[in-house]
Amino acid sequence: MAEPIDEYFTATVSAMAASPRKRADDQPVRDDTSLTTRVCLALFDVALGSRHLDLAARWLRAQGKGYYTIGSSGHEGNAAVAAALRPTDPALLHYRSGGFFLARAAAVGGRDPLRDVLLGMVASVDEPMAGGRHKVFGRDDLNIIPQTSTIASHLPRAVGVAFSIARAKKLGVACPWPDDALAVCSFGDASVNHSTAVGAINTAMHSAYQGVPMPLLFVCEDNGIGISVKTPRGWIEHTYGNRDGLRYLDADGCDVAATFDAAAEAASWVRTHRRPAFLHLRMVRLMGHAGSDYEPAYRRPEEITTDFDRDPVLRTAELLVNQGALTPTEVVERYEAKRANVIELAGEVGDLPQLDSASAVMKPLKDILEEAVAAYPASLAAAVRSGDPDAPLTLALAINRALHDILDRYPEAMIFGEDVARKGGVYGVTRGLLGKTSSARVFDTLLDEQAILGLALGAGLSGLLPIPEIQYLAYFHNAADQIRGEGATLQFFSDRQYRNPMVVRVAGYGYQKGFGGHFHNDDSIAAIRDIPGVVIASPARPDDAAAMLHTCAAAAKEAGAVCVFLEPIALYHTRDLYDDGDDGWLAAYPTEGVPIGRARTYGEGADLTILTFGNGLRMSLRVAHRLETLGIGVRVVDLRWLAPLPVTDMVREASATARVLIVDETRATGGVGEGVLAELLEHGYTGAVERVASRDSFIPLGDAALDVLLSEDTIEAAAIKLAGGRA
Ligand SMILES: Cc1ncc(C[n+]2csc(CCOP(=O)(O)OP(=O)(O)O)c2C)c(N)n1
Ligand SMILES: [Mg+2]
Repeated sequence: MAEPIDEYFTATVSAMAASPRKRADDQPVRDDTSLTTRVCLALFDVALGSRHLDLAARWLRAQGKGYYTIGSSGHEGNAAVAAALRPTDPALLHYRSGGFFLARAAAVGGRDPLRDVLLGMVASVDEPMAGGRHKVFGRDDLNIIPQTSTIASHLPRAVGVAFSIARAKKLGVACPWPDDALAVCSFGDASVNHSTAVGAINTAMHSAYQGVPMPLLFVCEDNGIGISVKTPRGWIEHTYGNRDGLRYLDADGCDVAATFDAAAEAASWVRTHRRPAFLHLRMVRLMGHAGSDYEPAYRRPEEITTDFDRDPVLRTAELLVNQGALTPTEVVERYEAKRANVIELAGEVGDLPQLDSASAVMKPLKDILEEAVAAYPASLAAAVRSGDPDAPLTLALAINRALHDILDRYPEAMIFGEDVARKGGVYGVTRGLLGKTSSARVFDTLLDEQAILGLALGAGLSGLLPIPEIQYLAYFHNAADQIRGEGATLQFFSDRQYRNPMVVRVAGYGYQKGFGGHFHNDDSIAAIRDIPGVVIASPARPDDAAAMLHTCAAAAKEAGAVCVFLEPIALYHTRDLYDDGDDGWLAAYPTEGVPIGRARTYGEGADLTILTFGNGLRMSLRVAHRLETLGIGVRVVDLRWLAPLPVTDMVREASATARVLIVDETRATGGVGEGVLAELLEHGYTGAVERVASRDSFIPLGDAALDVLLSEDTIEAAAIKLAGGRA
């Protein structure tokens, strides 16, 4: 079915009168603009390409060959934003910024971007960014970082990229963006209300307010609607038009010349002042939200058709005709020539191969983990030692020392989060790090977990090695999408061309005696455990913690891995294991590295194998100690890595006794134990198995916490029952 906007364009242009004037190509295309006719013609060509891609998307869909029909129609003016920037300015784009993508590609040359966008629509393996995994605007040599479908989730990352331009230079770290680059991110008018966007804009302003360089251009592509919900008239201007610390510029985004001028002014201001600006472009949305969207269900017919006259492709054509740069006939010829070009390409790509197996789909994930496993430092003897190598350390001190060493080992490493710098962390884990290095590498952030993780996402992309801290596990959930949707997916959706290495330290788990209630004793990691490709370290002992932190840093650095490092708060300052004063939970700094996916076994008991981690390790060792006096021989296995699980070690140690007790301090439902049980059974373990876990509850305040958290008594009773007549 012909699109009304398609027919309207041809009919309207055909009815125009040719102008007797003829502007020189290098003259402004209109008296009130700095946009030259030459550039305007180039932008018109880009706009035609973008429009015909949208039409081709529907054509492909109608034939059952295309999978993506969200288009850029009505937003083609964003091509002028690209023209006002430099191709070396990192860009994180709205899904309607097709004009921007094509304009930058045209400026840089190389691959045919029209074909590439079509390859994305048909999920072809030949698509150069995602390789058939998604339809994205992204290309490495264009410095366009691919986005996800989650609106606004790229904005915290954009803040991180903008922040990192100057920070990388300050640290002498090679950065993919030039010193005078600015970062640009675009988004819709509904998206700007998302807390992720609001938080990112706030973070940018908060940074700039303190004089931290923040060369970030926010571009709001305001078409007045989000799917079917109208943005209140004037809302964007009302909200962002007058914010101290955020330069506001606006333009009619349907007028390519006005858009170019405003974008050029905004870019020049951001580049010079290294402060954030907000460019508000008023646009229209043509052809609905997506191919599947039936617009008349929520918009009156005249509302839809009124926008036809604001169509930026039509308006650009009109401008070029009025100035004598093209005749109406030439416009229509170009329009039809572009259609023919795009449809021909679309016809070519429709039957190209798609990903055809799970292994093909998952290759980036497999490669990340393989490289991550290979990356650990086998010996830590050469690590720069920041203290007496033989001194017994608590868990907190061991992590602290490892962080010192990692700062020495990796000049690109940065440690940041709430309270990590001056205070040295709520539990003192990062104490003294600031004094050892500069505030450029160890710093306090504002109180916003999305911003902390977004900073890490952008910093990792920019050559830095971010080690953000989330103060409590409960508050990871507050910002989980920055890892689940953004961090963990980047290598997958860019076929590993973009990486955001990081080690996210998260203080968590229960058993803080007499302190905190649920939000300081959260025992659920279900929201992390199922994320493909993410490495989860869960150390319990001081020596393991230090070695595993080194491993995570290496995995992040070498494989670009996203590593989550779970620190059991209750063990931070624990000294004893069996008896008061035995110092059994202290350990010297490790000399050997710990590979990802390798467990550690304590004892050789032949009657029972306990598989556990975190606080469960200490509780299990204590239980095992008591069972020994009853004549029950127990071996206790610390899993250490919760993703990937140490399956080989688990099965071997389980089979050695054929009686397995899984000791899991996380919740029974969705807890780690479920995965351990499944892996054992799927990998050939045939013996007896029992599982004890914490209850499916939130953690109450005070001693009542012990009623729902897994206890030593429960472990002991289950162990004795399972070991049966051995006692
Ligand atoms: C976090 C999130 N919630 C919901 C959606 C579903 N969704 C996709 S686009 C969209 C509307 C966005 O409107 P706007 O920001 O104005 O952009 P436009 O499509 O108008 O250019 C919604 C709700 C999403 N992608 N992400
Ligand atoms: Mg909108």
